Amino acid sequence: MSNVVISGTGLFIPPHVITNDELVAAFNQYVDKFNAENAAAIEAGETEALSHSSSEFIEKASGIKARYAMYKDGIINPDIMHPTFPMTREGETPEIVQMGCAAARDAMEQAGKTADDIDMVIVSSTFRQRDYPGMSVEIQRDLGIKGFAYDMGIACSSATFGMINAFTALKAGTAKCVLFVNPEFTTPGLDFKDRDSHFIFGDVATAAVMELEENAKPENAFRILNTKQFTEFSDNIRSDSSYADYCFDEVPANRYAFKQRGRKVFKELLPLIVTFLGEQLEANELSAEDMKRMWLHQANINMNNFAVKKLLGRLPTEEEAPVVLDEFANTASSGSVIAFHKYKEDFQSGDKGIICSFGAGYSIGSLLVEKV
Ligand code: CO8
Repeated sequence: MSNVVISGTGLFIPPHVITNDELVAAFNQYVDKFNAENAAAIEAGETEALSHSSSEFIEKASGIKARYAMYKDGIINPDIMHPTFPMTREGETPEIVQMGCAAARDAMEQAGKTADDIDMVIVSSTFRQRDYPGMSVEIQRDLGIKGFAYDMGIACSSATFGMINAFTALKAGTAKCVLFVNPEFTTPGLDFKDRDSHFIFGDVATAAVMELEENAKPENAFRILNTKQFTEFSDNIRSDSSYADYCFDEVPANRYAFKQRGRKVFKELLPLIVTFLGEQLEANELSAEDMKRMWLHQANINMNNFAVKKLLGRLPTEEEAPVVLDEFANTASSGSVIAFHKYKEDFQSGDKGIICSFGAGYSIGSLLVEKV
C-alpha cells in the first residue's frame, strides 16, 4: 500500500503581537478600577477584591512571553477586555476562513500543489464562527478546490486528529490529495478578566498538504510511519457555551470562556502522555533517542520538559523539543504543527520525529514521521 506523506506545511501569523507586559498592564488597570468601584462592598466582605496579574508569574508558570492576535485594541483596553471586530454578515468572510486560506496557500506553495491537485479539504479547529454551512466548504470555494470538504474538531487535538483523518482517507483511497487546514481564532474564547487564564492563548492558523508519496515532491515530504489517538473524558478544561443559550433565562457572562483546573490538568495529563508516547515508540520498535525531534503541543514549557525528561531520562535540547509557545502562547491545537512547520528543514532522509498534541477532552494525538 502506498505511503502517505505530509508534503508541505503552512503558517498564518496574525497582524498583532501582545506582550505579557501589555496584557498585564491592561489587566491590572481593570483590577484597580474594579476594586475602587467596589471598595465599599469589598470592605464589607460582600465582594472579593481582585488581585494583580504579573508577567513574571506568566513566564515562569507557562513559558509564554507573547501571543499574536487578530484584533488587539479591545483586549488591551481595560474598559473593554475582549477583541472587538465587526460581526460577519451574509456574504462576508469570517476571520477563521481568511486565516485558514492564508495558511493553506502557504502549505500548497511549499508542496508545489494547485487547487486542481486537491480533492478533499479538512478544516479541524477548536472553534467554528458559525454552525453551518461549514468553514471548510467556504475555504474550499475560496481556494477553487473541487471534491469535498468537512469541518471537525476536538479542541487541543484538533490538528493532529485532523491530520490523522487525512492520513486515513488517503490510505482508504477516499482522497488523492488532502488539504488540512487548522485556523485557531482563540482570543474571542478567552475571558481576559480572568487572572488564571487571561494570558494563555493566541491566534494562529496552520495547514498541511497530505498525499500519496509517489505523487509528492520529496524536498519537504515527511512519510507518516504511524498514528495514534487517545481520549478520556474530563471536564477539567471546558467551555460551556451552546447554540441553545438563548433559550435560558440567565446565562453567566463568561459562560463562553475557556476554563480549566490547570494544576489538575497538569497532574492528570502528564502520566497519560508519557505512557501514550512510550507505548507508541515501543510498538514501532523505536525509542525516544531515535527521535531527532519531538514537535510537541505548546501549552506549558514545564509540562513538555517533564514529559520528555521521563522519556529520554534527561531534559531535551531546543533542537530535540523546540519551543514556540514563548512567541505564540498556547494556540489551542496548532502548537505542534507550528513547531513542525518552523523546525523541519534540517531533516535528512531517514531522520524521524513525532508530532504530538494533548489537552482538552482529554485527548492525545500523534503522528510518527520520517523524512523522505
Ligand atoms: N499572575 C500572578 N499570579 C497568578 C496568576 C497571574 N496571572 N494566576 C494565578 N496566579 C497565582 C495563583 O493565585 C496561585 O497563588 P497561591 O499559590 O497564592 O494560591 C499561584 O499563582 C499558583 O497558581 P496555579 O497553581 O494556578 O499556577 P500553576 O503553576 O499551576 O500554573 C498554569 C498555571 C500555567 C495554567 C498551569 O497550571 C498549566 O499550564 N497547566 C496545564 C494546562 C494545560 O496544559 N492545559 C491545556 C490547555 S487547553 C488547550 O491547549 C486547548 C483548549 C481549547 C482552547 C480554548 C481557547 C480559548
